[in-house]
Amino acid sequence: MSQSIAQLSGILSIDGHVAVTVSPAGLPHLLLTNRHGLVDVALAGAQVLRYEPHGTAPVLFVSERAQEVAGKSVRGGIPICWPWFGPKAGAAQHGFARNVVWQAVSSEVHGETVSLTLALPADAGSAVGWPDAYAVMLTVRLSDVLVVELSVANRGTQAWQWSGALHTYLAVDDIRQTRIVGLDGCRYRDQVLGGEQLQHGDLLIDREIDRVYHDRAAALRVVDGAALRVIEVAKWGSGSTVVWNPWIERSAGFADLAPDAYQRFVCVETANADAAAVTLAPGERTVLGLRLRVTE
Ligand code: TA6
Repeated sequence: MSQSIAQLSGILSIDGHVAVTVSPAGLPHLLLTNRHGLVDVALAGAQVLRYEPHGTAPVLFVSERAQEVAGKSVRGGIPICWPWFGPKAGAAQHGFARNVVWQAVSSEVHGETVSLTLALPADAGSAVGWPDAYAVMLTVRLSDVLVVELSVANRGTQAWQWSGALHTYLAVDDIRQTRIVGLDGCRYRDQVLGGEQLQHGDLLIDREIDRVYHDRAAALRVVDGAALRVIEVAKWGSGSTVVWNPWIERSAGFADLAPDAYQRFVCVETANADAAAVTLAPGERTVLGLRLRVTE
């Protein structure tokens, strides 16, 4: 059962740091603020939609054609793909977690760090035929960086497997002047050309890119040459990184993306996809974590 605005406020509001707001579409959001910046999280999908450190342009891209409607994730921010990544016969692409309203659990302030924890409703899976019992939480932590952690526990009596991603849309000023540093020498599955390939040098985005890198490196850097800034994407509990940009022709297939929007984002997704899918024994718990930090 969804929580009212008054209930959400009662659980989460902290004066000067966590506010429950209502978006223009009439849906509840949580706004985290501290002296370093702000984070805006939609309760629908537990989707982080804005991360704005003071003095810098927004770190996350959100499409100007995005529509915020119940049951569908917004094109931008950090949609949560879980408990599967990619297409699945007879089911929604990227799982159900991004399409349902999450529940407020707690918020707290420790020194400069403001955090918020939301839970995926326990019955969201059974509603779409997912058989396994889980406890899934998302914690968002704002300090001088942004940390997002997806905690997944097996509450059933048998082992099961999940795949997924924090499908992060990073904003860049000009995709043609953007490179991703840290994947040199990494193998990847190319979802555009097919087959397995090896990355040579930095990744330049100069065509449609849709790749699952079998990458366990702790951190990558997205160098935005036009904005003269670097976004560091650090991760843990993750065995793959997905990089996606639809480029010109594929963009036309997305009603919620303007034709030129591909120039202003690249998805660098902290993932457990393909062979990195996670098997959880009964009672076992894993954490998929992401840290975004802007450096000039
Ligand atoms: O993560 C890359 C990808 O799976 C692409 O293949 C592309 O379809 C994209 O995500 C967007 O997926 P969505 O279901 O959000 O439209």
